[in-house]
Amino acid sequence: MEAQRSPQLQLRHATTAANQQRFRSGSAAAQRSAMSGSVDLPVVDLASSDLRAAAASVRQACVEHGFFYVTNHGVDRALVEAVLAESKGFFDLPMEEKLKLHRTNHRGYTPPYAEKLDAASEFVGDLKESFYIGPIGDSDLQNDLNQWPSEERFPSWKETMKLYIATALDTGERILSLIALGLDLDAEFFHKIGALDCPSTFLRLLHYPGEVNESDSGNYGASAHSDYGAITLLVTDGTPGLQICREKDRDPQLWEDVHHIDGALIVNIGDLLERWTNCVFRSTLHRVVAVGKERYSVAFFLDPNSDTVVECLESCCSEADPPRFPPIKSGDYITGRINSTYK
Ligand SMILES: O=C(O)CCC(=O)C(=O)O
Repeated sequence: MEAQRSPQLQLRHATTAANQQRFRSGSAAAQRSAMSGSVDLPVVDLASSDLRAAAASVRQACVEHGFFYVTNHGVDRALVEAVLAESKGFFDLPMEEKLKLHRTNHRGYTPPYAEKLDAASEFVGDLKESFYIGPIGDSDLQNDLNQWPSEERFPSWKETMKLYIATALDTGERILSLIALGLDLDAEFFHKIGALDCPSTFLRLLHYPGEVNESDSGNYGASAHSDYGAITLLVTDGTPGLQICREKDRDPQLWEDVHHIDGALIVNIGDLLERWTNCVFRSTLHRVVAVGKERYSVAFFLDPNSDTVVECLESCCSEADPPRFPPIKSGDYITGRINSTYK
């Protein structure tokens, strides 16, 4: 597949220039993150008839990068465009309207600065605004904790999001099967241990501002973080800004731009898979830098059922390399991480 590079090379250069400016401006954190480049992530074809080969590619991607692209993933381009358009429609509302759906139970609207993904960031919070949709309950049974924009104003919003969530879940489950095969486990491993029995799925719609105030010079759209759960499926509107840091302890850190590939989804590994695999797979640090242009993206977090106990897989430890983390319930880990991210 021909990798269509994002056209905004100039923006990438602006990003690099912004990094250099931060380096010159001198804070220790800025200096640690001053270097940047770009990365060619592996591309995995989900329609490949050679499952073993696809699983081996996924394994290698998870070991080396913690990030990869998938193609032929079954999520229609028209559906992605509809989600991005509905998302833009919501974020275009006046702030007072958006705040009527302010986040409760980790569902609903989060304004700019309310979330700080990197606790060490010197700014009050990240620049992005977002909207969370949790597992879809049944509104008739009143067990749907989600908040939805008014159907009068957004007649197809809810159905579009529900369809996207169902489709992304299906794709995510196929990726988890390849991950299981790549770990020499049964392809149905995650199903069999109950992790995908009412999984904890969260869809996060994201909007990053274009112009930012002088006081936000050097602030991030989304500051450095790893994802908390199993895997994340990401689509963007093609605007650059996403960067990964493969070696978080390197000084200075090397941040690499992740290119947009038209039609591909970006997949990354979260902390729980890193724990399951005893750090054989990487939950890679990533962030979104401000590029002077508005940006929309959609992250689908596919995390295990919250009662799933995540403990080192036998194939990932030995006497010489004992488990690095104690067993933990998925829900406890994720709740702890979420609570430390919000003011
Ligand atoms: O918007 C992006 O490209 C990345 C979003 C992200 O890292 C997140 O929501 O955790």
